Parts: sequence; structure tokens; C-alpha cells
Amino acid sequence: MKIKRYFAPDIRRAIRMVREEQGPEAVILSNRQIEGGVEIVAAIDYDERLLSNEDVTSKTSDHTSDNASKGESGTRPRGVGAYARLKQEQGDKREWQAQLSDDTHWVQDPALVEMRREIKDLRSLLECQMSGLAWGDLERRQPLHARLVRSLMGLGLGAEISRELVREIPLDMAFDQAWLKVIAILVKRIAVTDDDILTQGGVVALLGATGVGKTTTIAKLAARYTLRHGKNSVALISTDNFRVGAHEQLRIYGRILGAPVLVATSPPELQDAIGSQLDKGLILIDTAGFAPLDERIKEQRSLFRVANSPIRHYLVLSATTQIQGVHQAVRQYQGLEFSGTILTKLDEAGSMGPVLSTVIDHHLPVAYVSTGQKVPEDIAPARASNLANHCVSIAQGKHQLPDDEAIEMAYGSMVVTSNV
Ligand SMILES: Nc1nc2c(ncn2[C@@H]2O[C@H](COP(=O)(O)OP(=O)(O)OP(=O)(O)O)[C@@H](O)[C@H]2O)c(=O)[nH]1
Ligand SMILES: [Mg+2]
Repeated sequence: MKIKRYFAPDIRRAIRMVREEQGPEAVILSNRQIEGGVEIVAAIDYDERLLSNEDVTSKTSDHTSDNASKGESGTRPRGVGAYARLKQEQGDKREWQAQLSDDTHWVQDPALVEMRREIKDLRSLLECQMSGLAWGDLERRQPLHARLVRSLMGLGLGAEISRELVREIPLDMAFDQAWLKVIAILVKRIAVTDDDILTQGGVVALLGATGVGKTTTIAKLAARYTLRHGKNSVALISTDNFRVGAHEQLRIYGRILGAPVLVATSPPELQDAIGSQLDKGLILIDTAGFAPLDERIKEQRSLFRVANSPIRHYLVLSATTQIQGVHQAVRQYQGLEFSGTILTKLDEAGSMGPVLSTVIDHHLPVAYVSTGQKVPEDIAPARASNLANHCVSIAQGKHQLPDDEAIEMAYGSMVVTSNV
């Protein structure tokens, strides 16, 4: 039997570490919350008799992870190896066994697995029932609000923001009037930055998921800035060290615009590159796009999380992305402060609801909208009323409202989760 202790920031990652290293046969002996994360003790070739046997002391400490067996982790006992040491120190077998059984969590006990599955099924059944009840309740008690929420969700907006937008609407208002009021509230909730990049200049980095249009948008902004402020007013910096030939696209735009293109792949290089171009009114920094769970995002974040940096960050979001994807795109850059967002691919979007819900939810002002591939034509400063109108007109073009079941589920699960 081989026993090892694992530490991870959360239980999911800790279990993944166990699975990756010890495989599906691994038995999780215990888990507990400790400072900074979760500690799991897992065993492979698990033999229950060994744990109750006197010999366990030497066996477990032989195989426990280095830190645990050397006792580096402080005074608190950790994992099975630590329990064994505790036993040695105290010479009290019963106490050790009692502690082991108190803390042990038999994740793979078939009865527990079955029970957990049943609880999960019951929970989703209950949530489903409550979702239907929550929506039914709204329809019965506040029919105007229910109709408005349905229409807003038809624009692709999330359940929570839809409910918020209608909250202040008097219950006895005529629908058409109420609808105009709701759209006016929506307009107020969309913050914009009023052409800040092209008017203020400065050092600006565009970040965002792969293929959302960062490099194309940089070319559009650089071209527009050059048109306004003349030649030699812009510099471009590529930080994409992750892909072969990554700098080429930017170099081509730089050649066309007569703008220098520099490469920087570490914080000092980036600082030097910025320092060498301070005579320019606008320095635009291009970054590599990554899929949401790509580990290299951390490396990229550390490039930009530099104290007293003059860089303003903008998150580029494609309007063609589904709502979960847009939220994830924002979350993956947590820790970086964004001055605003740039919404791209409005020309291809089937709904503006997901990106608008996301920017409202995360309090991100919209700086620009991109409406096509043409450089420099297809970009404009964001206007809240245009965004809201575009959102409504796309949905009107489709002439379809979400079906009852979809609304019940989305609205109900919002109510259920906000009450948990
Ligand atoms: N339809 C449409 N296409 C766009 C828009 N903006 C960019 N594109 C296209 O989207 C594709 C990807 O654009 P890029 O600028 O290379 O995207 P990126 O974010 O730099 O991509 P990575 O560097 O790979 O992460 C290209 O074909 C662009 O022409 C837009 O507003 N509308
Ligand atoms: Mg690019």
C-alpha cells in the first residue's frame, strides 16, 4: 500500500492530482480544509487491515509524501503518516485509531457513492420544481414583470439582469410604455468610455480569448490614431511569445502604417520597449489569446501585473461568444484591472445579450465596438443607446421568444441559487 498526501487550492484540483498520479484505483483516506487549500491523503493498493495493524506506523511513514514524513508542515499532524507519528509519540493506539476514523472520509465506499448520487438527483429534482414555482409565482403575482422578463431574456440577457431591469417598473403600466422604460434603464446600465483610447492615447494592452479580434482591433486603432495625429504617433508591441510566427501579423500592420513593431516577452523587456517609445502618443500592446483553461494565462497575467505600470488594459470580447464563455473570459483575467472592453464581431452576432449581460454584471465600460474585418473602417466608439438598439433589433429580426421551459429553468435557477 502506498499512501501519499496531496495539497491543492481546492478539492476538485486535489482529487485531479490524485487521479493523475495514482489513477482511478486510488482510495481517498481523508480530506480536510487547511490554510490556503485542501489536504487529501490517498492510497493506492489500499489494504484496510494494514491501517488497523501495528505495522502501519512504519509502512505509512515510509510512503507518505516527503513533507509529511519529515514533519515540515508545522506542529499540526497531517495525513496518515502524521497520525502514525502521533501514535508513536503518544504510545496510544486507541486514540490514534479514533482520530483516524473521525477524520476519514471514505469517498469510494459504495454506499456513500450511491447516497451521494441520490442526494444529487434529489437536489436537481427539487431545483427543477422550485424553478417552475418561482416563474409561476412571478407570472401570477406580477404578470407585467413576467412578460418584460420574458422579452428581455428573449434578447439573450441573463435572468438576473432581466429581473433587475424590471424591478422598478410600476405593476400597472401598459406593456409598450413599460418596455420603452426598461430599454431606457438598460441603456443607463451600459457604461461606455467615450473614445478614450483615441483621445487620451497612452499605453494600451488588449487581452482576450483566442481569435476574438485583438490584433485586427489594434490595427484599426493604430490606423485611426495615425489618421488623427499623423505619422510616427503610434508604436506597436507584440508580447505573443507562445506561437510560431506570432509577431508577423502585427509586423505587416506596422509596415503598412509606418509604425515600429517591438517584441517583449518579460516584464523588464516590456518596460524597456515602452520606455523606448515614449515619444509616441499611443503605444498598443498585442497579446496572445488563450482558451479559457489554458495554464499559460497565468504567465500572461504576470507579465501585466506589474506595480506602477503605465499600461491600461482592455478586454476584447467577441459578441459571438455564448454567455458562459464570455463570463469565463472575464474571470480568467481576475486580478487584472480593466479600463474597459472592446466588443468585436457585432456584425456576426446572433444576440447581443450575452456580452451586454457580462459587461453590466462585471461593471466593465465598453470602449469600442468592432463591426467587421475591414481596417480601419469597421470600428467605432461605443454608444450605450446604439448597443441597446442593436441588441433589440437583432432579436426582432429573429422573431422568436425563448420557450417557457427555457425561461422557467433560467429564471428559476437564478432565484433558487440566489436564495441558497
Ligand atoms: N466579422 C468580423 N470579423 C472580425 C472582427 N474583428 C476581427 N475579425 C476577424 O477575426 C479573425 C481573428 O482576428 P484576430 O485579430 O487575428 O484575432 P486575435 O484575437 O488577435 O487572435 P489570436 O491572436 O489568435 O488570439 C480574423 O479573421 C479577423 O479578420 C469583427 O469585428 N467582425
Ligand atoms: Mg492576434
